[in-house]
Amino acid sequence: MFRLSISLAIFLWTALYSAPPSKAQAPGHSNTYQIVHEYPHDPEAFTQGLVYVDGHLYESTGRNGKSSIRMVDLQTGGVLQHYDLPAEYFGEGLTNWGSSLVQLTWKAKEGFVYDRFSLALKRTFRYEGEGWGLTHDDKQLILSDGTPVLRFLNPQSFSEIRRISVTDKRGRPVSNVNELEYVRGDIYANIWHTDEIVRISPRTGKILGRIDLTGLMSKDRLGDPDAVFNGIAYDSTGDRLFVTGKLWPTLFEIKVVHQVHQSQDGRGRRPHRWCRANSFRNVSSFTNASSNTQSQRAYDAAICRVGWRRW
Ligand SMILES: [Ca+2]
Repeated sequence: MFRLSISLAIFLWTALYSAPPSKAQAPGHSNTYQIVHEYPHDPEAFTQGLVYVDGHLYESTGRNGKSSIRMVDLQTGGVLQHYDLPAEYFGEGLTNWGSSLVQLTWKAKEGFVYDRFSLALKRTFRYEGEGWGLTHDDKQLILSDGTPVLRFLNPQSFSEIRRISVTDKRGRPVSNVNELEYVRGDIYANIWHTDEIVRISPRTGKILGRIDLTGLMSKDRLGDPDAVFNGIAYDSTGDRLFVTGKLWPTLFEIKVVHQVHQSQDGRGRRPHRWCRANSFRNVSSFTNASSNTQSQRAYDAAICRVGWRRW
């Protein structure tokens, strides 16, 4: 009976580590990207908000005296229409709501609502705190302000309905949450001055995953230290994800992929742990493995190895 219990435990342990990796990823798992397409982007645009809706790309730009809202031709990067903000305003987050566009400003605590087709200013509204990023789900606007807090706002009255705090996998609050985009039920956000998108649960605020965009834009091409990644737009009809940055000359369509390691032959591989089915004789000295870390490691070394599985 005792041997049977041991064999069952070994079988289950071996099966666990021999199983193919699940597609479900642990919280905080980092993905990377592939470039699908590159488009020209106005290198004078200090991108603060990016939206793609009904075949049109809309952009909010910042800096006092250079802030604007603009409709942009995706293929050429040319500005089709624009509305320039008075110099006292520093444009920030942007999202669409129905036939309107909603734009935040950084510190003025004042936002603007435009007609989405003519860019005519329809109304203004007030809100507390700073304005950084803006997106929406099917019922509410979602606002970031540089703190870990994301506020959900009524899209008509702009009053706060609820709020969440963005936290990492250890439960620590994450600040500098900037440009936002609601993508297939999650909130995508870039963290200011990083090349990273975090995928946030709109229900809990927990970071569910990360997309590492390192290398997307060469820093050598950008002379301004503030020319950082900032701009996420999602084409829900075509399932396309667009990203760019402040003063970047290029806007990218990217595809999110699992982290892939390149082997010497150039083929993509990912880490994998194999464990061979074992005999009782080989593991008999490690029967206390579950209660002894050292024995666990020894057992591990005896029957498992870490290698690469072709992607
Ligand atoms: Ca966006």
